[in-house]
Amino acid sequence: MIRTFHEHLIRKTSLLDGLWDFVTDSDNKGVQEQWHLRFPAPERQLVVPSCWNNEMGLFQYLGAAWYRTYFHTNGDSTHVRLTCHGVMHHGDVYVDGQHLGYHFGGFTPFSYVIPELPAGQHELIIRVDNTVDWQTLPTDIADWFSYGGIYRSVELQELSDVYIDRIKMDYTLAGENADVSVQVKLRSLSQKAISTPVAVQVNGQAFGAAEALVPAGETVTLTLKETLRQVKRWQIGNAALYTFSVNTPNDDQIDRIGFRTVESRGGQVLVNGEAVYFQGVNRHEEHPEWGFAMPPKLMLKDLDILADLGCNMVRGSHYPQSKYWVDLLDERGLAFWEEIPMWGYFMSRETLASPLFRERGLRMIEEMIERDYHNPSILFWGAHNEIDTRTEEAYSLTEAFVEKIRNLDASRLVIYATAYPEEDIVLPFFDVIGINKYYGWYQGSTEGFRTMLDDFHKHAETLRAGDRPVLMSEFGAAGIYGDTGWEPRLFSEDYQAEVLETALSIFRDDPKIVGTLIWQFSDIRVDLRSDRNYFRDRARSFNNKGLVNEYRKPKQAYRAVRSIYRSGK
Ligand code: ADA
Repeated sequence: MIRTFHEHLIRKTSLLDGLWDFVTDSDNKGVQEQWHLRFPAPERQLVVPSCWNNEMGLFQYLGAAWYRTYFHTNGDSTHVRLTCHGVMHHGDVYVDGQHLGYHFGGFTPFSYVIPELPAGQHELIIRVDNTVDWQTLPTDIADWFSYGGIYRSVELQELSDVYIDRIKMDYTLAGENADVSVQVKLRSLSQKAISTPVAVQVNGQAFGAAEALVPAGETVTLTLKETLRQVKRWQIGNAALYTFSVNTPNDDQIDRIGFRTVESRGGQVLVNGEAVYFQGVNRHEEHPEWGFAMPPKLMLKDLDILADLGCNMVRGSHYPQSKYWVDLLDERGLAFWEEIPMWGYFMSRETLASPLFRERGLRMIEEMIERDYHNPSILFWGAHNEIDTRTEEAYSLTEAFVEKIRNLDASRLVIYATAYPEEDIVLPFFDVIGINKYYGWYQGSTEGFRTMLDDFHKHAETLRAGDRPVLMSEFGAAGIYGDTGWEPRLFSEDYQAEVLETALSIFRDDPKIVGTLIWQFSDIRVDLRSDRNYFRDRARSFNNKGLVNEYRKPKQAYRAVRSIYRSGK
């Protein structure tokens, strides 16, 4: 399942989910021929979508692997689009022995169009490689496990001679009215020019229509504009959604939006003109049995837990989470912070300065915003997390990232998370500043928060960024599930609860802080290797700072935060 609704009623689509042949390639022979030599005895079969590091014997496997399946097309020749919704991290796609392309980036989808595929059975092979290094996003040092695999669905679509390549909806709100523009990009796979009617509907009512002449092999973009009257606003906690469908006689594309505004003004974040105090958590989309391939059932459970906790916001730490999840957030009326997987605490200046790294980051921003442009729950685009924002390299990278985000979407706020609030030189680029600090855990007692915040506010003033609202984007402590005692002590549930209670009360007294995001929702698996010196304090190979453990069982900290979040004080 890709979305919570159907994106096509006319276009034929199917998911190639199921059992695929699978073979690891630890020598990284890396050519397709070698895969064929190893057939017909593949090592095993794996379910797509899933992560191989949840399977027997592959718990720690980092490297290359080959996947194979077959699909069928009918009719003399069929135009086909193949979309991989999540391949971690490097993907090479082959159909009938032809290399269609290579994609880097584990958290965003990519597609290939194959025109005029003859009828019959086709072989689809995907080489997947979850190797990370100093120039990948994430790099080889990040505080979560880089599960490998085809962990989101692979989708097959049959395209008509002229098909809808993309739709883009924009609006401006004036009182109860919305001036809406719908851009429709049509692409031709035909040898001749084709004229086609295009009709747009909103919630089943006619919105606009036009005729498009698409020259052979070309792309044409139409824009239809209309004022919608008395629109209901999408509100936090009260979601109103509108379904747009674009139709030609042979094709369609359906998507949803919600009408709302979000701005950073007077030190506040205003949603539909009203200041919001955000109460939330950082959530990794991860589970010990599923890795990143979280099934919808578990997403619903996570949402129910978040509702019980009293949250109105989630940060998708630290990468674009599944589209299904973002759709659910739209429906439940939760605010979302979405970001690219740029986790920088141990990142070198060489990495920050690497042109390949920068290019990969920019492409991920593009793919993330293209995928989720219409989801109203997303109020914040996150540029990066804890890179060394005291350096010139970080300054230059930030400038490029923020410019890219604003060019692609001027309707949302741009945010990031800093680990160096008192010395940071990039503050002025952003609409909202996220601060990650761990007093009570890595950095002495929780009293340290007060001094840090005083120093930060002064520093922000000197950089003329004192008017920016601040979100406490990470803070917390590890608490091993089940470890309780008479006195709070490091790693106990009691200690974790105490740190969070004290931190929340300090943050609630600071008028410049507009919300708190606890690190973190659930315990997560981390990349703990005996030959490296990173994350040695992660007992059980888990980051244990979850309010619930990895199976979503509540710790004391959960109940402490719940009582504060629910009191609204
Ligand atoms: C950082 C980082 C998180 C996590 C956390 C921790 O703030 O952004 O991903 O690693 O620290 O637990 O130390």
